Amino acid sequence: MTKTMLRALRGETLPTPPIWLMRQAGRYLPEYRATRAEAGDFLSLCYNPELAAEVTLQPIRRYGFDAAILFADILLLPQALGADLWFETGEGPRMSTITDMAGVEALKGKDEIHDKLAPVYETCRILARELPAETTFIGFAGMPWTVATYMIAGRGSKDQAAAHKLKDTDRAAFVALMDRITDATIEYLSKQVEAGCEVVKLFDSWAGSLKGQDFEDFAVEPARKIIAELKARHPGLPIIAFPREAGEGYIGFAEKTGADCVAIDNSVSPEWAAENVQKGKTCVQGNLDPKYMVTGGDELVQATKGVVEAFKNGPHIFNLGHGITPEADPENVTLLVNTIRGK
Ligand code: 1CP
Repeated sequence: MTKTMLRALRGETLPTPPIWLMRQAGRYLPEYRATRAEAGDFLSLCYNPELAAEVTLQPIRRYGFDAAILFADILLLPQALGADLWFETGEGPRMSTITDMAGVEALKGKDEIHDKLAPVYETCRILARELPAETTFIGFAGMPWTVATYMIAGRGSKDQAAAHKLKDTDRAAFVALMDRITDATIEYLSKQVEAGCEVVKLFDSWAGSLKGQDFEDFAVEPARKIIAELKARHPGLPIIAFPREAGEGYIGFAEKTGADCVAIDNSVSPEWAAENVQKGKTCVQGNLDPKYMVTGGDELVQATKGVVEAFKNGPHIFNLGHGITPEADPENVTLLVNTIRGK
C-alpha cells in the first residue's frame, strides 16, 4: 500500500486527507519540553541526532500523523554558511548580519556546508529506519528570500525592512546572497534525500512581503530553480512549496515552479484556495487557523470539517495555516485528528 501522503502528492483525491501539522514537534508537548531540557538548548537539540530523531517521533507516537518532519531549523543552513547563530531566551534567533558584497563573499561555498550539517543527515538516517512504514518522512529548508531576511537583519522582523533595503539599494550584493543560498539549499536538500527523506518542503515564511515583480524574481524563480535541480537529481521526488501569505501569488504557483503541492496559510479561505489553487487537480496543503488548537471545542470541530469539505474534490493534505503554537492544548490535537478520521 502506498503511503496516503505520497498518494495525495501524486494527485489522488482521497476520502480522508492525510494529516500532519507544522511544528508538530514543539513546546506544546510535555515530552518535547523534557527532551529539549535534556539536550540543554534548542540548537544542541538540533545537532543531537538521537534526540532530534526522538522529538520527531514523539508526535507520531502520540497522534499517528501521516507524515513526520525532520526536527531541525531553517537557520542551520546560514550557520553552516558561516553566520554566527544563537537564540535569545524568550525572544528568538539572533545572527551576525550581512550588509554588503564583502559579507556575501566571506560566506562558505556550497560544498563546504556538510561538516556542520552532518548531524542533521544522521538524524535523517535514524528516522528513515525508525519511522512506522505508513509514515511519510519530510525533509525541509527555508527558501532563499526567507533565509536572506534573517541573514541580513540578524534576527526575525515583522516587515523584513533590512532585506528590502539591501534588495533596493545594493542589488548586486542582494542577488549574490540569494544565489549563494539557492545553491547551498540544493546541496543541503539533496543530502537530506540521500539520507532518507521522501518528500521535501520549502518554507518561504516571508514570501508575503514580496510584491509584484519581486515576488516573481525572489519567490517564484528560486523555487523553480531549486525544484528543477532536485527533481533532476532525484526523479519523482515530491516537493511541497509554502510561499506563506502569497495571496494572489498562490494562483499558478505550482505550475510556475513545478511544485507537486502548494501549502496555503490561513489568511485565505479554503473555499478560495479550492477554487483558485487546487482546481480539482493540484495538491494543496492546509489551512486551518492554528488558534483552534488553543481554543478547541465545537468551533474546532466545525472549522476542521469546513476545511475538509472545501478541499474534498481534489488532492488535499490536511495541515494548519502556520505552525502550532506553544499555547496549544495537546487534547485539541487529538480532537482534530479524530474529527478528520471520523472517529
Ligand atoms: O524549542 C524552542 O524553543 C524552539 C522553537 C523552535 C522549534 C520547535 C524553533 C526556533 N524552530 C523549531 C523547529 C522548526 N523550525 C521546524 C521543525 C519541525 C516541525 O515543524 O515540527 C521547522 C520546520 C522550522 C522551520 C522554521 N524555523 C521556519 C519556517 C516555518 C515558519 O514557522 O514560518 C522559520 C521562520 C524558522 C525560524 C525560527 N526558528 C525558531 C523560531 C522561534 C523561528 C522564528 C523566528 C521569527 O519569528 O522570526
